[in-house]
Amino acid sequence: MTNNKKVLNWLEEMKALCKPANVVWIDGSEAQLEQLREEAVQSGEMIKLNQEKLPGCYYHRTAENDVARVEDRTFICTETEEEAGPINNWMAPAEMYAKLNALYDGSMEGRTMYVIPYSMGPVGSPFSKIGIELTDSIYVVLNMDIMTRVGKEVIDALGEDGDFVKCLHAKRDVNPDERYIVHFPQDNTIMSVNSAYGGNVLLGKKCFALRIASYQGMKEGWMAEHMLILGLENPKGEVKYICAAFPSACGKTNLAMLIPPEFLKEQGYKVWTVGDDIAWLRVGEDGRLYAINPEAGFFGVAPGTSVKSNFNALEATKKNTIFTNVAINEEDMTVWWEGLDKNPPVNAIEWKGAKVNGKEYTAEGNKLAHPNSRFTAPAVNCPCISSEFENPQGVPISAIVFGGRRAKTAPLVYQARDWDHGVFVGATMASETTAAAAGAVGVVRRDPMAMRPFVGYNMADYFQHWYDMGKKIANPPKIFNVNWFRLDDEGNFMWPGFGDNMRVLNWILDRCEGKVDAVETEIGFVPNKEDLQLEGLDLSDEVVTELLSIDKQAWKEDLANQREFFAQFGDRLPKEIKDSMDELEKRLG
Ligand code: GTP
Ligand code: SPV
Ligand code: MN
Repeated sequence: MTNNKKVLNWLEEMKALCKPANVVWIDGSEAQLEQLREEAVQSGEMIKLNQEKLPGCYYHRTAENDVARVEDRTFICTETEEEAGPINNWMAPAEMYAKLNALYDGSMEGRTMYVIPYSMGPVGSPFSKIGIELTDSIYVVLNMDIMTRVGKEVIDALGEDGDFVKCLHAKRDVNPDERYIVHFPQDNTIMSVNSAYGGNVLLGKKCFALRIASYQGMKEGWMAEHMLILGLENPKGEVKYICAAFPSACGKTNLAMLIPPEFLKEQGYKVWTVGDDIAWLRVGEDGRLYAINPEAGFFGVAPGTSVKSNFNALEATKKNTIFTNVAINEEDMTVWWEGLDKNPPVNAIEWKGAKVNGKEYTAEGNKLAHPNSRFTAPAVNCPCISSEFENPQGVPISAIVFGGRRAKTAPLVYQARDWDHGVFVGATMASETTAAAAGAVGVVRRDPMAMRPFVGYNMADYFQHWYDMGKKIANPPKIFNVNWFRLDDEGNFMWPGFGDNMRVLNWILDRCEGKVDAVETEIGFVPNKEDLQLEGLDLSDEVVTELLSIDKQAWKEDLANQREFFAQFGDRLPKEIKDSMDELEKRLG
């Protein structure tokens, strides 16, 4: 496939280490992929779903202990521990290579090693980067084919001398005690072993497009962020682009594909999806910030996805999609998950593989689908995919939005005073943990820019990079914070969310265009109630007031928690963060 010596030498080394019985290059052809699907069905690795109702769709079940990212087994192995910083797990590269080599040694005996050349970003775009993943899992090959641009054209783009990120994945026996997801940012290398779950093994995604890319971006003057990208079209047909960073399972896919409330739809408002998880951002020649989505598909949370909550995502899963750890309806070999409808299948196979009566099973409080079950759907399937999705130059960004799950404290929306204050707003994000990562769910933790699990270097330097970037962007996007998850005293969501979030996006763009005033508070600018389009909502005036209110006591407690969090970075923490905390303290009185 290639004469690139760097590729060939590395491949020989990895073959000698893993000792596969065969090596197969993935050329991206439909014939080859179809043969692999057949093989996976034969071996039981995948189940073929109803090809009339769900053409090209397959099902995969992972091991019970292998259903989410494993942050405690994810490492950043820089030369010094200081470069990885206090948030990342670290081990000296030589020590880690030795440990991993022992695990990979002979790991593919009797198995096939697949060589997947892939591009993050449109092939040939100045934003794009190339990776090669070696894996012994057909599931990984088929997912990578959906999530990235795979095949011959990538090898051609790499040329005889091009550089690439080296990615090695071996499934082994998915032993959780020997599971490692390891990054060597200074060697452009990722090594993953003993897992077969999405974020741990689709190495183009979080491992490359965030952890390695954030390091590359810091060195090269661009940014890799855990952000959706959407285009909001107004009735005049103008499209403005927004990036939003929310932690895992906090609403990026939903916001990226939202359908506006009826009265706005009638006026001609529309949302176009550019990306639902990752954005790569560069300063354009006109001094604006431009974004591409480096991915080619959506690896979305299934539970909660319905015609009502996310019609576009559901449509995207109707063909050529791989479902992981959802439930099967054995009646007609279709899929089901909590929140799809109120009709769990009677003849169900729950995600662990047991045949159950779904109605009785769920009535007893059991879940048919794993809370972190996912669909892998090609972006081209999405009815609202943006016409700019393949634009190699990306789209110009008007606003950056940060947000998390906060039952209290954070108001529905507020605007930062300027870029530097916006960096502080992002850096002080906190959110309740979700099922997307192994561990406790619902615990509030600090999650700067939704990047806590994904920064491939010292987070203090990452904050500095944000400040440095601000100086390079002549016309920077305005920065906002949102919270769709505020709860009332009975534990109900106060804000309807989903499509109605469009009302908040409209306010955000109105602010960007200087069309509306706002109220200055201790933490930033909040909307005047009359500037929010609330028609058709069943929200009392008190609830709206509450949603926009700032609880000073809660913010004082949050500030104390911020100080504790930032203290761990010592002298490396940018002075701007400390100044912003002092200023917030003064404002809170
Ligand atoms: P990752 O793929 O893990 O990065 O997740 P994500 O940020 O794309 O989250 P996603 O859009 O898949 O939403 C995760 C969960 O949040 C789903 O169960 C949604 O139903 C729920 N959710 C999304 N948007 C809203 C909202 O506006 N309000 C409420 N209450 N829930 C929401
Ligand atoms: C996330 O956890 O933020 C995801 C899913 O988008 S994974 O690919 O597992 O990281
Ligand atoms: Mn994500």
